[in-house]
Amino acid sequence: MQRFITDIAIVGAGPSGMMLAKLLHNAGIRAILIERQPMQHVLTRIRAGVLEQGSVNLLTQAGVGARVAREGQRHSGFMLSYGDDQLRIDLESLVNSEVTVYGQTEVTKDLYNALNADGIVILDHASETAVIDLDTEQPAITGVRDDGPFEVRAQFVVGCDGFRGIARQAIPESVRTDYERIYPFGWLGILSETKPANHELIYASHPNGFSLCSMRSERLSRYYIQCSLQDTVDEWSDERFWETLKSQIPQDIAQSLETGPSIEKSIAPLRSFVCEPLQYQRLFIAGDAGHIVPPTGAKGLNLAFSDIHYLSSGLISYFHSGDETGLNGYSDKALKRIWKSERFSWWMTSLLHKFESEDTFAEKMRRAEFEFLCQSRDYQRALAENYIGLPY
Ligand code: RFL
Ligand code: PHB
Repeated sequence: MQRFITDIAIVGAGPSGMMLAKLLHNAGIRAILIERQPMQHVLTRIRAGVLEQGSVNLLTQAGVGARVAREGQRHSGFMLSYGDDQLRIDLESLVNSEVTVYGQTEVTKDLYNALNADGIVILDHASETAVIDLDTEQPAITGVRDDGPFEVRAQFVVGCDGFRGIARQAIPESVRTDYERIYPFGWLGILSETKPANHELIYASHPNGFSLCSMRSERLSRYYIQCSLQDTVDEWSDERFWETLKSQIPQDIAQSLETGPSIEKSIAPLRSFVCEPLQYQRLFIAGDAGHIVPPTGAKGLNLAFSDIHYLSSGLISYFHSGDETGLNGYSDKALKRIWKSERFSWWMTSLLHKFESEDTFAEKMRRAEFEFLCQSRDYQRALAENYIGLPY
């Protein structure tokens, strides 16, 4: 058995876990990460694309903000469409702010390179991970790697292991409440080496379903269309994907859309989920391990980073001055922001998608809401304020 002793043991080396380890390391606090997948897999997973300014600031504060500052695309607005009717949400004039389009893969790479340079240990490709001894002063994470079993003992354990991780399950059901909504559809996403449909994102609502036109760079586009939960990737040829997308986005955009072979194609179900509380004894939960939002509001990664901001400052105060206030208040403070992002993501999802079971009245309500949004700057401002990210 390989034994490690550190200050903080972190389960999961996605963006939450790596950001936490980096911020702690900068403050002189030791951390070891335990990751189920080989890091190569983590580094190539295609996910989020939009960063709030708070997330860019956190990358900068962690000392890994150089590339996002150089290569991230600053967007001062985005488009909402309803059939052929279009409304531009002008983030700059509404709330005097912007968002940055920069792929989660790039965020992950930047963090991973920094962790490597700092010599922070990641025990990747670990199976049979478990959180043990939570009711003692020295909890631990155990697991098995190719070279045999290991144990990482620490003062605190942090679960950054995503929605399907094990950390949250270590909070007994008697103290934990899970809140969940599963939506009756998913998103089919593709990546293609084509020119983006528009210089800004387009969130397109259509009687047949929702579509999103996003991007990663001048020659790399990311598109999503609403799909059935029963659908499989094999049923969606590139031709079928492009045809459906073109029929659901405004016609002027569809006519000039550059199509091409997909280089990645995947289906993600949509879910809202919150676990309360985010702490149990010496275990803290952050990021997707504690909450999930549907991707419509581009909030998941950003919310993971605001959790890490609160948690890292609590841990740093504790280790530097013995002050437990930040740690004790972590769960309540993080949950306040989480619930507001949950509300916004649920609202964007409800406004833009087609719900199979809905009656004609619900469809009329969505249309009226879009029309009200078109005429009310105040309503647009509320949308913009949430989209750029609430303060923390
Ligand atoms: P992750 O990224 O899921 O990382 C968790 C890590 O834990 C590992 N793990 C374990 N390790 C050890 N032992 C175990 N038992 C383990 N179980 C799991 C996993 O292998 C993994 O490496 O969670 P984290 O770090 O909290 O980060 C959260 C974000 O990844 C997520 O919120 C976003 O990707 C959500 N999201 C978006 N967020 C945004 O802010 N803006 C967006 O534009 C955006 N678009 C999206 C998205 C998510 C999507 N999908 C695929 C769900 C678009 C999509 C399609
Ligand atoms: C993406 O580019 O992957 C993306 C952008 C905005 C969203 C969700 C995903 O709301």
